[in-house]
Amino acid sequence: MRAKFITLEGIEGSGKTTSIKSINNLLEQKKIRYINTREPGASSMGNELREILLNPNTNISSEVELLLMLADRKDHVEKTILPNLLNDTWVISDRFMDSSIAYQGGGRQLDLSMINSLATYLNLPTPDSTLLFDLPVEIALERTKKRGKLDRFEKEEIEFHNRVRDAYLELANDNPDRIKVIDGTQNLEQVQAKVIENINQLF
Ligand code: Z5A
Repeated sequence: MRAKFITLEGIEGSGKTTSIKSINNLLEQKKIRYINTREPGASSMGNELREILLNPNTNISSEVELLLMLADRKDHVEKTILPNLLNDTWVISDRFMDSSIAYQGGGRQLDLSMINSLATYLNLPTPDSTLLFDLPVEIALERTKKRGKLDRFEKEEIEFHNRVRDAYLELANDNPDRIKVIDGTQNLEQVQAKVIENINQLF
């Protein structure tokens, strides 16, 4: 079987990162080689971009924010995603292109056709499967607040996060075969069971 490219998406605090462990366990049981990666910040250059992008003191326009996200992504695809897929290794990425559509398109309200044109120009791979963790913004932000210091995105007003959530749901509606919505309000066991059910469908 060809190695799969799986992405995890959702508003912050939706439970994406927590779910990676369940996917890893399943792949290990099946003796499948995989890597975990993330955006922004998969490479050393990506980490520098991540510092800039998440720092609450960074003052950049929405367009610059989008271009930095895309620069990080192109480098991620070239150095990590494609080489691993070609080497028969599954790639599990915490965020990918849908994040730019949801955050820079939905949240920042940049023109979606411009974002899609840039993505087409960059010739990015399409994930085999995307799990979208969905829950009301208030619940998700309550979870992230417990971590203490808020980053540049977490500091945005609630309307921003609601626009991000709506953009994600629209993406899921437009791509029902690829994007599977997981109800993030469920308890951890229920969420993990849904994650496993969805990943099992790839076999
Ligand atoms: N961004 C962008 O704007 N454009 C782009 O193109 C890309 C990214 C690629 C990256 O932040 C930021 O960059 C992100 C969007 C923007 N915005 N923010 N902030 P990040 O990588 O630092 O953070 P994140 O991706 O948003 O992840 P997160 O905040 O760590 O959230 P999460 O991974 O979805 O959730 P979690 O860490 O798994 O869970 C959060 C907490 O909830 C944790 O304490 C868990 O124990 C708890 N949890 C999880 N599931 C449950 C359930 N089911 N019940 C109860 N509690 C739970």
